[in-house]
Amino acid sequence: MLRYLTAGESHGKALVAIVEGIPSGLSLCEEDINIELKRRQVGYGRGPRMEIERDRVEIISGIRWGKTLGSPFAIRIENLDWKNWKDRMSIYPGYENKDVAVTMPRPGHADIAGALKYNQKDIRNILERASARETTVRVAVGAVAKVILREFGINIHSFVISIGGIRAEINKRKLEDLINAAEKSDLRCPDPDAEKKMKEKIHKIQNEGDSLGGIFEVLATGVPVGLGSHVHWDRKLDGRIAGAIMSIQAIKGVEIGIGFEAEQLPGSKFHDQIFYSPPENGQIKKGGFYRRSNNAGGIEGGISNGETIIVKAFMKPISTLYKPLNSVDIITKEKVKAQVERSDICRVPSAAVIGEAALAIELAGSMIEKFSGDSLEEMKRNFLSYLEYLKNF
Ligand code: EPS
Repeated sequence: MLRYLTAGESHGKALVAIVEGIPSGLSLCEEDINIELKRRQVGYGRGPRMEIERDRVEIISGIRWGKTLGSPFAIRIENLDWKNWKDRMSIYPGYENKDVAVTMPRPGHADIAGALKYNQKDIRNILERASARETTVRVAVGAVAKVILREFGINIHSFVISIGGIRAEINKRKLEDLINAAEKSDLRCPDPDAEKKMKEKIHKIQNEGDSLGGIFEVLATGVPVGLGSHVHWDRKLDGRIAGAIMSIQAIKGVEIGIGFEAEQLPGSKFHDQIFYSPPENGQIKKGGFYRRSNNAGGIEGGISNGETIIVKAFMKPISTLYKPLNSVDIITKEKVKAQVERSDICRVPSAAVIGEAALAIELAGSMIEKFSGDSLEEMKRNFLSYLEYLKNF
């Protein structure tokens, strides 16, 4: 079982995570994590905060001489902006200041529901933790999950499909081509024409004091058949993945495979017909059975079927608007305009990288469950014997 907790406020001293259940014997270094942190930070449409932060991880425990120990893995990422917030975010009493309290909730944010739930008269006590800054440390955990997955030939990728209603042309293009193009794009968009229009739209919407959302896709290649299970609701792989992706800040919809696009298709066109060829040429992870389409997105009955896992997610537009919407002051109860906090205009590209982390964590957890590894060696032994079994099925 792979589990983790994160802690940290957006403008607090640091973000931390403890990850439990990483097998021993895994080669891991801070750079494996820093690469992913950097990917999360880039993206046209981010706010000025990203000019302050240079996210880098410090590994505190769970590793010795470059290899994991199987013990809890603790990490820390400093918030460089904290130096500007020391008083407002002090952990000590004596700094209370009604003049800096946030009292005008933003529609769409956790502000009002959180203030009511936790009995807070300063919305900062909610927004600091609701902030997507928390995803920094989730991406760090995801980076570790990716290292585990790569040991078994599983790779995770993502790209942006649409921003503000502008769609990238991705049909009939090879996956490798889409991935390479996305990695070079400021918006993680594999279609340069769409990217140009998206940038123009982000720029326009920024001038109007508004914000934009969009859709991204996350994929996992090389996943073996048999992760997750059909036997219980909480063991279904698609349920776990959807939950993890939905828990990312501002995500409002998740689809597996072709998803809602298939609403008009009859079963005969929707389902992926089954073929067989002797298990060579990469078929070994599916025992020689394969499909020529992948509308199911690599999961059937809550179990991976050996095809690429495909997840799409919709991110709503950022809820902090520079031209704010109507709201009500939580103290005076008067009609006001919502709080304007420094924020991003569009962060769909960074959400795609966070989506990769969420998918990686769920898949690494499922691999650890299936191949029950206290050590990487044990996991690999079990994995190889499973492949042998699939070959002879
Ligand atoms: C966020 C608001 C902005 C974003 C932040 C998420 O931060 P600030 O209030 O400091 O300008 O930049 O995202 C990050 C800091 C990050 O690392 O992703 C919010 O309110 O959710």
